[in-house]
Amino acid sequence: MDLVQQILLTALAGLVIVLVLFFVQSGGISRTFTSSSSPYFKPTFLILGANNAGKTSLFYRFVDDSVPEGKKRPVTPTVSSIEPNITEIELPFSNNSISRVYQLVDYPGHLKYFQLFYKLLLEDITLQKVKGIVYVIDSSSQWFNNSENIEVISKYLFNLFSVTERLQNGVDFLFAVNKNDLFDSVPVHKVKSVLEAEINKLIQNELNTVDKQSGIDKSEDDAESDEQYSSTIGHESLREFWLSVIGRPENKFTFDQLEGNTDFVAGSVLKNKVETWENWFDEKVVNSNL
Ligand SMILES: Nc1nc2c(ncn2[C@@H]2O[C@H](COP(=O)(O)OP(=O)(O)O)[C@@H](O)[C@H]2O)c(=O)[nH]1
Ligand SMILES: [Mg+2]
Repeated sequence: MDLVQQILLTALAGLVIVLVLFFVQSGGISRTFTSSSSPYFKPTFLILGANNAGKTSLFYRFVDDSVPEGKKRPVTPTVSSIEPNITEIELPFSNNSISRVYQLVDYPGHLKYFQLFYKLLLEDITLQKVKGIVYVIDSSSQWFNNSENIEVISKYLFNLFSVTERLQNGVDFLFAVNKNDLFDSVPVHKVKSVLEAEINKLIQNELNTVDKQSGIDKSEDDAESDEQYSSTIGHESLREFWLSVIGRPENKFTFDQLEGNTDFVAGSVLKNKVETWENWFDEKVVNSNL
């Protein structure tokens, strides 16, 4: 090996070492290889909510309304509410000539899948790519006036916000208050205030609890799912996060305190009253150049 080759080799080795150090220090290895190589790393809208709220029905409504005839791709409908549905839709709904492709994800609401959901959200899609979340709520009195149901969805949101608000401007939420075709459906303003009060309870619980692992009372059954939450978001950081949202411990939580916008809009997938919800998508896509 002559001198020139030796110098070149040494320089190359140096460069490799510098690059490796850079990746390790910036956490670049995990980020580079998980997010950008994932097939789900695309601009995305998520449809979330409890079981039976109407997520999958809404997913297919959106698919039908967004894809022009002739370009429709078959989406395999899930029978149970266990598997997520993932497809691509063209937005805005109102004008097909300027359309762009977005990923649409319908994710089952059960707490059991929260950990898997976090992986999909944070490592595959990544928060930066989330352009909005549609949170579907069953507004029938039968469902909504059951305090257990409210506890479950409030807990879900309580944890989800602590993740979405990691982005500087948060993530925008559309609360799709569904099934308003039913004669006994709960009005939007009540849905909003009941959720605010329940989330506030969880926050107060979290702030007042020092030693317990989670501020949420647990039965044997949901201890496991709470554990799944806390392995993703530490108890300490959850408390700090919520304190930073409400400002002072004595303040009450309102959705306005979040960085992301939250819109509560009534509608019905069954009666095809989804126009205002579709306008919400269009506004995001057209105005903010997402
Ligand atoms: N009355 C009424 N029922 C609805 C509406 N949207 C969905 N449903 C019904 O609610 C049930 C659950 O819907 P689905 O889309 O599977 O909910 P998911 O579990 O959230 O995916 C189905 O029986 C739907 O027909 C609605 O706007 N009004
Ligand atoms: Mg479903």
